[in-house]
Amino acid sequence: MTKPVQIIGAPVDYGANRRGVDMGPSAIRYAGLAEELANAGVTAIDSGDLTVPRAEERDPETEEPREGKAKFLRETADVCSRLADEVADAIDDDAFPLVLGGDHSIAMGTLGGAARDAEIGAIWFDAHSDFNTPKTSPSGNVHGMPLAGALGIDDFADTDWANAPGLRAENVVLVGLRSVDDTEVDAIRESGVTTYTMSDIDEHGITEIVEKALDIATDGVDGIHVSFDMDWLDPKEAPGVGTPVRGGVSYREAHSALETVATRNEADGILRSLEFVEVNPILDEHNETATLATELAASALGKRIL
Ligand code: B3U
Ligand code: MN
Ligand code: MN
Repeated sequence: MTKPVQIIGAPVDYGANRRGVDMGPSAIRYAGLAEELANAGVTAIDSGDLTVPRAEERDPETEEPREGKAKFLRETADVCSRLADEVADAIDDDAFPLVLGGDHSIAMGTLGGAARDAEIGAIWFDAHSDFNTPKTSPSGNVHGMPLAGALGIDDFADTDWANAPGLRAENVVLVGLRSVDDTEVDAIRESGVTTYTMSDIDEHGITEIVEKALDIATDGVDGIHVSFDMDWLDPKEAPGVGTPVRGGVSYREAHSALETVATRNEADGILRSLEFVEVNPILDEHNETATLATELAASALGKRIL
């Protein structure tokens, strides 16, 4: 990464079913993010964390006139609006935003900022498809909704904080899916996004799938966002996540995926923003999931062994 990287922490757990993911940014910094990036030859500026009121101070029931269920939707809207501004400002300053979650609901802020005045694609590394809406969500947890939100599906169409019109569905690729709710299937099919499941990775290998994802995401856009949910990895590698799903990618596959992204970015400078989400230090073992996030960030930003 030739640009200076601007680290932005979003200590949010409004959208998750398990508490504790708000401590993710601290855990990732404590695990040595600055040093990892420095060793990778990346210049990083840490702009600290967004101010996020504690969930205990708030009422989870939204007052928004929406059908269905979405806990802490007002609070999520507020944080995402502010995060979008920070991300957009970083890009305006010719820095590269690296956002640390927090639960995955924050992606609506990151994408909103990255897609401001730009047409973008996105690669979504995640066990889940995050395509629910307040109407369809079985849980009411907004971390299961950010892709639907950013693509303006259903009720999200009229929001200015979630819907990112510059994000083009035909340039969105979900990689490594293994947990999709029945309620998400129709919306995924109708949206025009591309999906690769874990079976596709089994069959074709991680490099081929990520190369294909990059071809699709980068086609005709100004840049791409990479959203990395730590539950994409197998829970053996990343135990510190709120919604682990067996059968995820290995340690090496995760690095390889992001090395492939870095190599493409070195060639065409297409990477516009990056985020790591869903690190839950309370559920982690000796901060290993946070440590893994620091290593993966270095891989995505161009770390080379030789
Ligand atoms: N699809 C489920 C579960 C889930 C989505 N994202 C996470 N979990 N991390 C839901 O609640 O929408
Ligand atoms: Mn997710
Ligand atoms: Mn997930």
